[in-house]
Amino acid sequence: MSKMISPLQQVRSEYAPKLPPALRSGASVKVEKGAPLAAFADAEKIAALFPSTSNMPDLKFSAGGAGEGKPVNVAVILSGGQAPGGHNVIAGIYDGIKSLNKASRMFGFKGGPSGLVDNDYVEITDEFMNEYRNTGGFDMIGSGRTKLEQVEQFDKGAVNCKALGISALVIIGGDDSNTNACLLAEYYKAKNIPIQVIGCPKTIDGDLKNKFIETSFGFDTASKVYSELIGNISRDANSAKKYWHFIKLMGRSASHITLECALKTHVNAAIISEEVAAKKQTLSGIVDDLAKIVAKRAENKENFGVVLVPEGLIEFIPEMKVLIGELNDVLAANADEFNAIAKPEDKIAYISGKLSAASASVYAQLPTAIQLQLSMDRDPHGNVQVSLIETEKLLAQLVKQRLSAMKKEGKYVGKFSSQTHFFGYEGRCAAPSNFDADYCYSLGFNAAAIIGSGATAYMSYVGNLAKSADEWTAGAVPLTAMMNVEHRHGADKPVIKKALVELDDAPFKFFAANRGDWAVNTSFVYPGPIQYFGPSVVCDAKTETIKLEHQ
Ligand code: FBP
Repeated sequence: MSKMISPLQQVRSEYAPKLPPALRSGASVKVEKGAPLAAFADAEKIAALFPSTSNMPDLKFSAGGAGEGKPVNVAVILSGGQAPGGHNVIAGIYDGIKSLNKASRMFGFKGGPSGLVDNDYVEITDEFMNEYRNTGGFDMIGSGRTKLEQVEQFDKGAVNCKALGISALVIIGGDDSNTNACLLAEYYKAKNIPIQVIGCPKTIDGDLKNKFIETSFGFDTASKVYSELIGNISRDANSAKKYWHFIKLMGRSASHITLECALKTHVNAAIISEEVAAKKQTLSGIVDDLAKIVAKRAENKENFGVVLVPEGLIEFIPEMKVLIGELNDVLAANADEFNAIAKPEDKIAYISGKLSAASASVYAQLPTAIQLQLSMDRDPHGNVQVSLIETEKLLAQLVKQRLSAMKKEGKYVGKFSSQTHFFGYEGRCAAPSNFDADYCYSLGFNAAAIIGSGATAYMSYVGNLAKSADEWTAGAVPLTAMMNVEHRHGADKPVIKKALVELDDAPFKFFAANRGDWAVNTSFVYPGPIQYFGPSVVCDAKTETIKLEHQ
């Protein structure tokens, strides 16, 4: 029996993604080299750590390359969290290398970077590829979070690639995965191992962007999915007029998704972690601000509203940041002993006994559920798994307590009832919006152009994204140019710099100028679901972030 697919998927599979003009006659392109680019920061240290791949020029592509080249065997890896459009990146690479030479072949290493090391792969054929065009998800070859940073892993990868005749590897990932791509590229180049390594900027979090890369793919679709849901909830709130909804949104550290959704929906409050850190706000201060908004709306008899909470908030509240830092050290140093403790209350007591007095006091004030969530396993990159910490529930509970205190003081007259939500996984595998379908396919096709140019240690770049695809540009940026040195797990490490929300940039400034009004005067905007067919103003809308950044 043939596999059943939805009518939308059926029709959507025929969508032909748009390419930048430079790539429309194929992945064989003219290459213009810019000036050598040093790393953003810590340039000398990065140059010393990456002697073979530092200070390379950026590359700009235009149509009209030399034409058909030799066949190439290319492998692709999906790395990290899912983001809408990953399959289109693969489709773009596939079509791109076939445009270089029909005999080119493509392989997918399965389950993320570990597939390269364990030689777990599948060959991608026409039929296999066609099943996944314009679909969401990473299920075509799977993804994983294995870190690639050991020489043994690099060597095993080289052996596995050699056996399949693979001369280029495309790693589709976020900042950590592209950092690993850079380490791999440097190692292969320094050892004269003939494998090009190319990165593609992926993550719904929107934090892999810089002066070279305008946005990571998946951010557009995921924030549209969340905004649809937030709009629906806002309308429900405005209809029933009895609930305050606290909605946590994915995004790990950066608050780009929360900011984008606030700009799209005009909810009553949205916390931006970067502002909390800049203003050194305490948890109690945040709760105060929210309680004041609730009280103000209650004066107008509006005992309802919507609050957006960025997933990573907890790590940006200064006292919590110190606590989490201490917890990381305690858990790393005492992992076996801690894991052997069975009872939750004993785990909490064990941790409390090892914290500084200040952090122990912060820890003691948290509800038990949050205390336990903060002590759960870190991910392979050492990050606290913020998606597992129920900050939305914490805030709803603390606001309720603050309001009852205010009631006693005569400062609050309303009724407070809350609902909590977490939107994250709902948005990561949605069918890519037209923007992401086009952008991802272009990033992949462009990666094939980079492969055709012979370059290694570059990230695929498609730019001028605020405009229509007819005006998009294509090229490549050296991975080392995006690096800086950060202190991680007790050591200085070269990493691609994570882009947080900048409080001086237009998206935050616009939000800050309007939030006071949105807080008190119900002004919800209801974006509705992503549209794939219909008027361009709806179907091809860019994110508010990109629009404001390019104003
Ligand atoms: P990437 O940075 O790998 O793209 O991951 C994004 C993300 O969705 C974060 O927003 C979230 O905190 C995390 O992945 C959740 O990880 P997991 O899928 O392992 O639960």
